[in-house]
Amino acid sequence: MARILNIASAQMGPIARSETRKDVVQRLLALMRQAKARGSDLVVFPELALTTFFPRWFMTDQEEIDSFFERAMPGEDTAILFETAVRLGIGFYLGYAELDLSEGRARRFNTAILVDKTGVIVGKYRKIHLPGHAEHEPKRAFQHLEKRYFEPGDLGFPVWRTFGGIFGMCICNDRRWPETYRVMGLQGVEVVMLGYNTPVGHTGYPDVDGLSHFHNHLSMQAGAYQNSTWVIGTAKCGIEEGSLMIGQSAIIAPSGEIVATSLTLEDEVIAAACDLDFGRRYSETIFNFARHREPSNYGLIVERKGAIPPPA
Ligand code: ING
Repeated sequence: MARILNIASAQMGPIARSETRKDVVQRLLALMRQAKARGSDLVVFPELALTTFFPRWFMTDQEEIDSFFERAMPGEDTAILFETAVRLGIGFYLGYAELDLSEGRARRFNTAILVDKTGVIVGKYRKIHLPGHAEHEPKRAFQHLEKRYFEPGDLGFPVWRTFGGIFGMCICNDRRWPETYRVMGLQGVEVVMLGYNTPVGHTGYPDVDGLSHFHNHLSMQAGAYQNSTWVIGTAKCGIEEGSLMIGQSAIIAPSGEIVATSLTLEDEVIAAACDLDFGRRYSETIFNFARHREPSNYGLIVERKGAIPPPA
């Protein structure tokens, strides 16, 4: 009996800096209801889905910075998301900025949670690969200060048994790094969920930036295929406070094929029936890790951070 799970990707258009959490949660609720109407058991929202992508600005006032963070999850403005999910019978992935005080000091993470149909947070992930820079770079049209506002995640890349399968999470830039998927692949992951905010013009090289869309799908399709897993990638996109961010949310099968992708740069739901056993035709053949991998040859991947070319 195939294990079919109906999964939706709920893409969001721009969130203005002036939009309140209440405004944004109303949009998330409308998307959640649309996903349910499409028969979905689970809906994947974007990265930092509660606010505008604030790392595009250089800020020094900590109170202003912290206005973009959640101190509690669920909190006053997000509890309705959990309540509605339970009432509709749907789970969700939600990305948000987390202000954690549990270890006696303020720690700030770019975080995602997985909530099941009973409204329980079954998993939490904190973004490990933080792109961009930590200091103000005035030459940039937009800053990308994730290294300034967040700490690297301290939870690793865990997976969870839930929704009848094995689920993992990552966030945005993580999707560009093969290690992200492989660590979860080595735990038998069947669905990797991720949200992203991907501004065009990040590198300043027009040829590279012109390939933003290609590199987006390339990264997720490769991760899916090489680890025999479904990948659900959900964008926050459109022209947000003047910054153009790519859409192209996608549901990608373990074959690497794109099963569904968004058409707009606005709030939009795409959905697919995902057979959680589909990856086995890859993980039991081409990518049977136990039979084909040779870890004794891979030492550099863990031992070395930056590339060291051979002596000239
Ligand atoms: N954003 C971008 C991402 O990795 C980026 C940063 C943009 C990297 C374009 C490379 C090219 O999709 C976040 N939030 O990680």
